[in-house]
Amino acid sequence: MAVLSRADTFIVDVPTIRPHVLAMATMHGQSMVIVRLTDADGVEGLGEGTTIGGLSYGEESPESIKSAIDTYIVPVLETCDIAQVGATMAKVAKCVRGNHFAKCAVETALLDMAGKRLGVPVSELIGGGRVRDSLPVAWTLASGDTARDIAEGEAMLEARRHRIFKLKIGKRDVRDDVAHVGAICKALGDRASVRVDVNQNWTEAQAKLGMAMLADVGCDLVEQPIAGDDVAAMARLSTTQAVPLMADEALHGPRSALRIAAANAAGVFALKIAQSGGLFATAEVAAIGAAAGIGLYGGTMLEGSVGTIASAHVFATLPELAWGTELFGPLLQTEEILTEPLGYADFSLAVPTGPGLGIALDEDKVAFFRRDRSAPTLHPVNAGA
Ligand code: MUC
Ligand code: MG
Repeated sequence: MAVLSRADTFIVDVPTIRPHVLAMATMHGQSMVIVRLTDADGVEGLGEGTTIGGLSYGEESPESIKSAIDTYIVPVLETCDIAQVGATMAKVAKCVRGNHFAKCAVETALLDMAGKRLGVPVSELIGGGRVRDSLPVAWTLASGDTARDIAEGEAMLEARRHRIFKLKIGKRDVRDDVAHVGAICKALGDRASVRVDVNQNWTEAQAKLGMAMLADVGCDLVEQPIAGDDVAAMARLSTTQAVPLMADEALHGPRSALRIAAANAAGVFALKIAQSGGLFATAEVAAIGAAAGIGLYGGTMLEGSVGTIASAHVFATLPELAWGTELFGPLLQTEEILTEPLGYADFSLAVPTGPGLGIALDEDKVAFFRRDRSAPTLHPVNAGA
């Protein structure tokens, strides 16, 4: 039996190393909701709820994630044996609809605590347990400038940090975007896999034209070219275009995964812990994809270190991960808020082997980046505990 004794949720705002240009927003920093839960024995668990560009990507913002946790989820946790993560999250699901990012952050913290209590990494608590210790990691070239993107790609190859590149397109005219992608494919040649993410910004007609042209210039994968809720149009594109279509914004957990698989609406799934509603739900999405012959890719919401490592623990349980991962979020930020930096080397990220998530926050950095540093928010009931 484990009882919650303290819940601390706070937003940290960390600048990015360069502007990150996406179809719907340009990021200059990342705002992450960090959840720190402590039980009566002093065992601590960390979780993260992070989105992209405020409310421009999804239906939850950093502020709404924090408020959902503080106001509605923590009171449920106070009534549970939080050592039982599945049962606790089932009770949370009965009391709180939607709010996948907030639930994911809390489930991550509970799993971190459970792993620490049991002395095993979180990856051993998901599905059939861990099957790999490192994950291939893509980088997103999204400076908004072709020459700068090529130079950045070359530097990543040279440093042996990344050889999979995702380009963010969908903002410009389709032909201009394809010219940009073609120039990068030509420059990097067979030393790299080049993929694109349109973040839903094309119409079906634009996607038909764009996907055909992208196949010709050597692009390997097209992520969410059109609106994620237009499953019928995704199916038309996926079944007629040569370049595989990856579902991202269309995926909101197991039910949506089943609908997309049944409709033949994607050749690849971008697995995301927050969008899926947690680590357990992500494993279910992966199982549905794998059973349907859909390729798997470990996606990111550009989380910082906590969310990235939580994702890594889930992806480490997947025997089939044909498209690798894009768990580079912490590298896009000027600082990591951990005592030990994550292990990026040889085109991969090492999955920690210690109990729980296997990471620890650097308290000085947290204090520096914390948005509420002058007025920390502890859950009212437990403030001062
Ligand atoms: C997305 O839509 O996939 C992932 C990498 C990146 O640069 O943005 C994200 C979000
Ligand atoms: Mg995407």
